[in-house]
Amino acid sequence: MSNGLYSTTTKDFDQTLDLARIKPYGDTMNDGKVQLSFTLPVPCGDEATETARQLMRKMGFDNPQVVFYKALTDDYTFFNCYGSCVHTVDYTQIHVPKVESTTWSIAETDEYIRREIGRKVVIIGASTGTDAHTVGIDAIMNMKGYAGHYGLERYDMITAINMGSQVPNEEFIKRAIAEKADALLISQTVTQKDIHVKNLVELVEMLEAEGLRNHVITVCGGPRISHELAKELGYDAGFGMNTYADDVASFVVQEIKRRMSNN
Ligand code: B12
Repeated sequence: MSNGLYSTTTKDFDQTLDLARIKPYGDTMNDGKVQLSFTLPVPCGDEATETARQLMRKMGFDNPQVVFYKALTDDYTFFNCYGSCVHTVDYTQIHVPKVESTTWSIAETDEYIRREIGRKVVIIGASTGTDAHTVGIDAIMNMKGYAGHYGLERYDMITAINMGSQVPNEEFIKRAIAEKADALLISQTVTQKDIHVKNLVELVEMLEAEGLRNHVITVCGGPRISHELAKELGYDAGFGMNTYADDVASFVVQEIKRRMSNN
């Protein structure tokens, strides 16, 4: 907003904001207010709410309050609680490794591919292994996209192939070879017992064994995937929540061009 009130930054407006000692904001700066919900495997009643309050204190919350509770079954109780977090984090010292590319619009990416690569770019995506979640990979691949950002199928200069979910790594690689894929997009949503790590590592090892590792761009993504984890596992990039096709397409074409220039 251009209105003078709204153009004031929080820091100018509230001198008590200390970026080196960040804590949650409820309705006043530094009040630390948090809403937390959880279930305890105990019967509903006064002992249950007192247990919930004591647990909140041990978790680092001052003034713990149970604002809602309800029996789920005879032996389980659900709670909504408020409390003030006593801990702080130094925001000025936070460093998060990120994919290094510039996000372009569809038109810009298409134009870049025409001009710099001179052929269509082939991108294959799947939710691999036993993972049945498709919404994430569909958000990136499908024509209609996600949250107002069209998917890769919308690009004139990208051939986007979405293999769906529960795709075994062997099948994924077979298809990548058949289609002469430039990039593989792997979605992993389930992370229980580190199944995603096992599955992602298996794929990289299979690509190595086929002699393909350096011939395709590997990109993994999902709500619990970070660029840091992806690099650790041998991937070229990793994308987490709030990723759009624009981010992925831009990274892939810029990486293709980078590799072309290095050869
Ligand atoms: C919908 C859903 C389901 C649906 C899936 C339907 C479908 N066709 O996909 C159904 C009901 C089938 C389901 C099943 C299961 N689910 Co489920 N499910 C969900 C739920 C509610 C939403 C997931 C979703 O669609 N998010 C929306 C999309 C758009 O977000 P996203 O996936 O993060 O994707 C974005 C980014 O991460 C990124 N991205 C994602 N993939 C990729 C890939 C690439 C290459 C890139 C670049 C980016 C990228 O871009 C996307 C857009 O920004 C979540 C809880 C939640 N609220 O998140 C649980 C959740 C994911 N499910 C969970 C579980 C445990 C299961 C089951 C194992 C349950 C069971 N015991 O049977 C089964 C899975 C069985 C299996 N074999 O996989 C857990 C996972 C816990 C964990 N840490 O592993 C969650 C978190 C629920 C929970 N709190 O416990 N589930």
